[in-house]
Amino acid sequence: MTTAFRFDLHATDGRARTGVIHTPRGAIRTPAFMPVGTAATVKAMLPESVRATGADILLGNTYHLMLRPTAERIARLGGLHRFMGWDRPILTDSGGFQVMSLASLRKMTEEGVRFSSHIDGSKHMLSPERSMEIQRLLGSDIVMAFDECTSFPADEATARASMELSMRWARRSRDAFGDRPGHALFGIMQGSVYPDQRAESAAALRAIGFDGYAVGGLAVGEGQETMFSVLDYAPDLLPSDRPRYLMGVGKPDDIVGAVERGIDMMDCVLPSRSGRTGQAFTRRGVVNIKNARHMDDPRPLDEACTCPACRGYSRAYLHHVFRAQEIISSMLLTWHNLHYYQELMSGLRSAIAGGRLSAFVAEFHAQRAQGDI
Ligand code: PRF
Ligand code: ZN
Repeated sequence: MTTAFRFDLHATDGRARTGVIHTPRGAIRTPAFMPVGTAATVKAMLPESVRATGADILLGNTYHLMLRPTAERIARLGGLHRFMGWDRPILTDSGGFQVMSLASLRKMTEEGVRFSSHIDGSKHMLSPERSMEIQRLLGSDIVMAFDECTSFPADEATARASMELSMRWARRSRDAFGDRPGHALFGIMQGSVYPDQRAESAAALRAIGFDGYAVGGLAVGEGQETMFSVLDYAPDLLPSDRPRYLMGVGKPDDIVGAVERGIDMMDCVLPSRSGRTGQAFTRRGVVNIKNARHMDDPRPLDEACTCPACRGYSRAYLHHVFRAQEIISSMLLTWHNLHYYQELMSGLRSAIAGGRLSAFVAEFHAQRAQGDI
């Protein structure tokens, strides 16, 4: 039998890679950016619009969906894909990271974590076994192991205890996941900023064996320079024939730096969340549409952009609907931002395939240095 989940590496340029992850629900071109659809929606976007921006895969969240509308209800309604109207691949995060940032009254033990819902205070439990069950009920294509995202900063002993717990949970995640052809399970490396701990975590995950490997515990307040210093060695500790996923990253320049260092997949709320707060990402950097300087500007946000916001509307209009708190403001800016991110990924993929990543990255930085028009 052929495995329905496969990663084909097509080309490399330095440490950067481009390829395709094949799944029964479709191909994921890498490096890939995954828009975040936390509550079974990429906020302000129809699924077909998300697809039109060029996304091959979305991210969903165990934590939010288990609380509302519950994984069991989604399963009864035919799974997350049918529920939200997205028939392509979905990756789900395992819940622990969101528990730590959102839930109250958390109690962590070897077994897992007990917590109270941030929505209604109701009590819940997540463990490796329960997280695997929820992600199976959702019908997730790429399931994440249950881990603890070590907070930053963490001293060596704290980071080690946390990483070792995550590795025991990785083993339990693997056992509970079992064998599910066409569905993938990714392990998550921890180890904070300590090279020996990152290496031990990578070795532990490789010994268990996963379909893909994530670098966790970064983008937690350490800053870009420190994050890159970990990415200078961490991806190479993971098997080169499996996808490498950097969780929760990032700004456009974080993404470019991560891809240069061998990362294949990323996710971040930034393009969608910023779209709702009036921040637009463009080739020339961030534009704050609420700024009064746009009030009389008939030009588009970015004349080189082919998204609906840039083809059909002026900065003056985008400024007006943002100020007036019209719903279309979130729709247009989210679409533009997701389009910008996917164009960036597409540019990175062709540059890697063509062996001209350095020139692409130099041009990326040069355009941003010019500033907004
Ligand atoms: N673990 C999990 N989800 C995550 C992270 C992690 O370390 C991060 C770190 N930035 C974001 N999302 N499970
Ligand atoms: Zn645009």
